[in-house]
Amino acid sequence: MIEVAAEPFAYTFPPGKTALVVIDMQRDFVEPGGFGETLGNDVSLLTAIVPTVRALLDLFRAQGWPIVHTRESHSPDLADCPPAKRDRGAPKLRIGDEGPMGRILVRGEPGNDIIPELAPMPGEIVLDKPGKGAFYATALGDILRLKGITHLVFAGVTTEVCVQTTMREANDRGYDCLLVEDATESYFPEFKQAAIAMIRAQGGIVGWTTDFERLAAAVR
Ligand code: C5J
Repeated sequence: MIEVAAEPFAYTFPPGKTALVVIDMQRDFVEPGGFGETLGNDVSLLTAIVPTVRALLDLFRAQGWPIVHTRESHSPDLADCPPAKRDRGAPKLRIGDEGPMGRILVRGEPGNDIIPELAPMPGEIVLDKPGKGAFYATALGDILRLKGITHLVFAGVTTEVCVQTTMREANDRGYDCLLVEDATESYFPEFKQAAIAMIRAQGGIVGWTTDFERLAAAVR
């Protein structure tokens, strides 16, 4: 077991049974002209974590540990997009509309891909998910079970939406979850801090949090 200094107390994980899950580091969320910006967000806030997410990927790659990349995406006919999700609010462009990087949040479009700096390597799992949580309507549970995974380390965007939702889903399924604080970001800094506080409150009710350096120090 490897022990990492973390909050609310040390996180221990078995190296062979631990996967990194990088949530939705897609052009649609990180670059101008994508889904995130159509909702009125300042996407430049998210780019700050890219080097840390890359370092985390490199750490797991160097150990040969499993990596899952997720993409929030819908099929071109939008059959997996609830009307409530598409119709809500007053975005500049809605899911499925044509934007500068192709159709917003649609699978296979340039904007829906993971940013080039964090591109998946051969052998890493790329999971398309229609919801905020990565377990909903995907094979993630089966994939992790077949690999014997019991512990999950999380990075990606946005902290309080897809990252936290997936951590909660994973926690309910019995996984011990660790969030790397400087490898996750939100369009709303106060929401990021609130999500971190919620995750580790009450003795780690959803999981643990740490930072990249403490995780790397424990692994090296
Ligand atoms: C959002 C996500 N924020 N990946 N998606 O709509 O967090």
